[in-house]
Amino acid sequence: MNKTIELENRYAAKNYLPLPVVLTRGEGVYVWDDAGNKYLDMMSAYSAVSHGHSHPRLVKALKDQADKLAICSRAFHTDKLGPMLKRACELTGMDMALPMNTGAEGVETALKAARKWGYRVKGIPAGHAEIIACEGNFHGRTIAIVGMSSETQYQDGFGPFPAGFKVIPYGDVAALEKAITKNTAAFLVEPIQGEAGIRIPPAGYLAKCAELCKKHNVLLICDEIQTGLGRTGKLLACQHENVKPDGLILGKALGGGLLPVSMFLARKDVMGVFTPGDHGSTFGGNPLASAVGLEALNVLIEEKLSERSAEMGTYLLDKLHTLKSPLIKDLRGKGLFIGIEFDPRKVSARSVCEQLMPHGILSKETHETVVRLAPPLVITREQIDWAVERIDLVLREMGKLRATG
Ligand code: IF1
Repeated sequence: MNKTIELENRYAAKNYLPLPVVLTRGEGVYVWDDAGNKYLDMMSAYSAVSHGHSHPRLVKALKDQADKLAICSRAFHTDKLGPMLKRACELTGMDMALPMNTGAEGVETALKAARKWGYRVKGIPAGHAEIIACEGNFHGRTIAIVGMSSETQYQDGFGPFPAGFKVIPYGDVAALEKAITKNTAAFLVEPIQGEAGIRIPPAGYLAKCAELCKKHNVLLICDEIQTGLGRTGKLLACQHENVKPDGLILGKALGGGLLPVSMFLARKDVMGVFTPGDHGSTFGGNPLASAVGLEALNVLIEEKLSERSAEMGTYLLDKLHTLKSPLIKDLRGKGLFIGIEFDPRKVSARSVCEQLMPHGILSKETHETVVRLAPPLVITREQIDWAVERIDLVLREMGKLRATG
């Protein structure tokens, strides 16, 4: 057994089951293991590495700022936070933002803002605010967030959970209309569900939800931590339906693949519920994260990564459709946010990932049946061709093995 893996096995909690590979270096769409083997990264750390590993401009922004001022708390202003929040608001059309670190913290900030807005602005009786989420949601791993999860494993052993949350079927507008009451503060939704297996709702779903929320004075809050920042072929996935949410959460790629940066963005009257001391975070909005976050947004726009994602995603999906493997049950995606759903009677997604690895492709299954293909948005046609050739080879080998039993 690899000494490094042994060390992790000895000291790390078993909350993940990594593939048996030890990564040591990353550059662009590639990563290398401790034996010098090179891999094409087809999952980009769950879309946190949309810019590619160690993007030169982002590493420079990190190093320059680290040499100046990295962490100083928000007890003081800095020269980096304002410009980053301004850029984020301009690009998303939101009025204001509250900077945090991880996605879950961004979501928790949104939940608190929605509840307080419900009480202070909408006039919901104290302690009765309701927030609606969808089955199959993934919004993070905190107690409040897993409390609204429909995935029993994410809840098992972690109860009891806070009250005030309702879960409705994803993609079902009528279910949302039925679930809204006079005490509903917000509807929290992923424009495309990631962990649920790249689930794309019916066309028009998000736009109809937005209309319903407006009609009932309910905040529409889009979790774009994974779908945002170019991943689905537009800056924000909600732009595919020309929806401008009342609240928006960004994370993952906002950190440029270098460090955790997240934020909750919203209308002025929503963000206005926060007064000094209501909410905070030691690291939220630190100048190091702000410098990298601003440069991540600049690179995203200047390198047209959203447009690349649309073009390369269509190219990749079209090539995958030519594979015709009997193991594939469904193929779906938007931009470079693609899932191959396999027939569980024939093969597990995990085993496909295990077979792809020695062929130089790293990816991750989600649940038992879907292999996620979400490479850095800087991927080229040639690299996609290289990847699809190997996926084809692996599926043929696995199909033959299965056929001969
Ligand atoms: C794990 C995947 C899961 C997210 C959305 C908030 C968060 C995430 C839409 C929380 C985080 C990560 C977490 C990681 C696996 C991965 C993931 F879909 F991206 F693959 F689980 F769904 N909203 N997603 O996707 O952000 O606090 O992690 O920064 O927990 O195993 P975080």
